[in-house]
Amino acid sequence: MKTVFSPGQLAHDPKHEISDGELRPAVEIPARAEMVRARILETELGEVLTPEDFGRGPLARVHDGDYLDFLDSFWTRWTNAGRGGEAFPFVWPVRGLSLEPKPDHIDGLLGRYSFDAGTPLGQYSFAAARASANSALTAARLVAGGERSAFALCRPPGHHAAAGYYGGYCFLNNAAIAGQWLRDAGAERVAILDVDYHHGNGTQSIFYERSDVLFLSIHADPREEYPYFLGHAGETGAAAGEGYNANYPLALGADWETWSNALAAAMARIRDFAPDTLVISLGLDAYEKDPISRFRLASEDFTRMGAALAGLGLPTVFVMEGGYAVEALGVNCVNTLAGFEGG
Ligand code: FKS
Ligand code: ZN
Repeated sequence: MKTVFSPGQLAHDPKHEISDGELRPAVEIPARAEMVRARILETELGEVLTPEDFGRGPLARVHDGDYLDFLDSFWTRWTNAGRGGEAFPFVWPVRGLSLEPKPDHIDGLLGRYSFDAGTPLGQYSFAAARASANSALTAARLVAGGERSAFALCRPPGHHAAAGYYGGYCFLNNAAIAGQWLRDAGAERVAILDVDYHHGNGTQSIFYERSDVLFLSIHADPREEYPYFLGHAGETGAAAGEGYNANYPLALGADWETWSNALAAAMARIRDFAPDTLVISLGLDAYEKDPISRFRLASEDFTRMGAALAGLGLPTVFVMEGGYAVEALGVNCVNTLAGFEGG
């Protein structure tokens, strides 16, 4: 299986994040991608290609123009305000507060275009996020061109980013951008299965009213875990999209037995939908030793996951999301991809 990765993705190099109520060392760091790339080369999974630049077009098919403009102008505005280094929002337009008129001040804009304070935004974040999206797009193009599968080694990740806001370490929704590009390239139906430990709220919200893209997510119950405000079992889609969204929230502590039951249910839904192409939001944080997560998948379970997914017999684009046990990240990632190839 070919991998797509750009060194430009490493330019987003955050030092801190706000989590567990305080300023802590950042966990979504360049070393994550380096670790996965090293394991791919070591196991000779396949070639590692540099992505092509798809420009703004495919990003704007998923994200709002004013949001992309905000990301583009952020650093200039931030430095013009006398700031430097990583930015964190601290005020949001919740409930009765107004999205319009948009603030002029960068502190207002940061809240206007985000949903959490846990995502450091720096000078090179948008450039790295664009490189990450280009990796997803290039992998999608490989699969549209006839490859059985391809792996986009994305980071920054994407599944928490919505059409008009960032959060959860995500700026551009790589899986949604790839899925929409596949639709535009001729796929009639696309399924996106999100196996990250955290619910893919951004992807869900982007496709919630659509019946051409089925979104499914297996994740920690949002009553107990980030992102808290989306990902419940009762969210099944709306309008034309009613019935085309499926959440499988699991209790903290879920092991392979519990997890694989949810996978079987999700796979049955995917078979019924009969998509032309499958996109996997490949989070590796369901791992038992992940420092911020509380599922109990072992390294071998990722091989099983990959093999099970191959059973769908669909052209498949893997898009990396989370996973923070840096030492094991490469092994768990390549286990999934090799499991798919062997399955
Ligand atoms: C730990 C609090 C952590 C933020 C969690 C963000 C998860 C991001 C991710 C992604 F794939 F997007 F990277 N709060 N107590 O793993 O879903
Ligand atoms: Zn995650």
